[in-house]
Amino acid sequence: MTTPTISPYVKDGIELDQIIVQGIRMTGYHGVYEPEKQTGQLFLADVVAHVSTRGAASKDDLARTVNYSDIADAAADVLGGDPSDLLETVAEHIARAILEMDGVHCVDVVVHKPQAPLHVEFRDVMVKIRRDLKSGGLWADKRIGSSAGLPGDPFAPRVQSDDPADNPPLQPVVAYIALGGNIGDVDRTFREALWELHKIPGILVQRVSSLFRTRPVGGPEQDDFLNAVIEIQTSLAPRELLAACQGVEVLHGRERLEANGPRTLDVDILAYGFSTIAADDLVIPHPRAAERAFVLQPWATVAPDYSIPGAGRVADVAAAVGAEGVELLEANWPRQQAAPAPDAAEAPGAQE
Ligand code: PH2
Ligand code: MG
Ligand code: MG
Repeated sequence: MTTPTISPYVKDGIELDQIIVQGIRMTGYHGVYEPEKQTGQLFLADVVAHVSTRGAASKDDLARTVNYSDIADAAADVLGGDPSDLLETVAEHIARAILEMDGVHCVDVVVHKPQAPLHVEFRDVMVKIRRDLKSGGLWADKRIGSSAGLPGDPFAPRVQSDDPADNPPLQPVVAYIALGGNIGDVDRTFREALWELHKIPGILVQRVSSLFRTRPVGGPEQDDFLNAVIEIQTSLAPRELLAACQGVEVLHGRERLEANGPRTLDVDILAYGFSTIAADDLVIPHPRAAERAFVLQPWATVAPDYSIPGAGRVADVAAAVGAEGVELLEANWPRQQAAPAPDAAEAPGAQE
């Protein structure tokens, strides 16, 4: 049983590593013909998960990679699971299961059916597919706290909603996200949040601003904040992106007790392409972004030329608002470690 060669998968100019499990075998009941569904036959799968293994290797830590045993189990579950007519469907289901695993950017799946009922002698029949987080409509399918929900048929195209905040873009859009916080090890929280956002299919973190220490604006007397801004590419609908941001806040124990109060992590959508949205739960661009030095100064380090709808170039607005109360902490963040973050323990409003 030979496996076709697997070409490398390149993400952001870097060739990813591959975790390969070959010859996963199960009796399955897939096929167009009734006897195939009754008797079953041998199916095999080869799976290549394209991931970065450097972090796991440097810490020798299984939790930072994909367990090949989980890959094998997921593929075996599909091979031996609910019958599909087509090998294409079997391969698609395996690809989906693997892509849902943390850290997997792309997957190659080969499904073999060496006992397929053909009229001639043959060695093997296979279907080979590659799916990455962007292709095949898969890259927006796994969503944190999705308000839109998945359609019953996972491959069905999504229906356009009347509310633009619920419609995914036709092409991935560039969006800007603000990070803020002043409770706990905020630098570390931000690093984790970057990775948590990046892992969400439908979000690619592309660029990260410098890290700033900022005096609190509004709210009670409280510790200084750390603030940063990130540039992402997303195929999520605006409201899905909001749910994803809030999901990451929840992961870090965010509580909404008091407006503008202290928080472990605040993740706000600043801008979404050049769209403007004014819904009860979501206003884009962020209504106070163009007034806040703690947003504009980091933003100007990542996207000085981006033009905020209704406000103008980030660098121009940043210069006009000034930098009072905002101090550059780490120009090369997150490559360098920041100084110890401020410590303290409240606030309502979805985007606050
Ligand atoms: N966020 C707020 C209110 N005040 N002040 C600073 N310095 N940084 C913030 O991120 C911040 C704030 C509401 O989200
Ligand atoms: Mg917020
Ligand atoms: Mg906020």
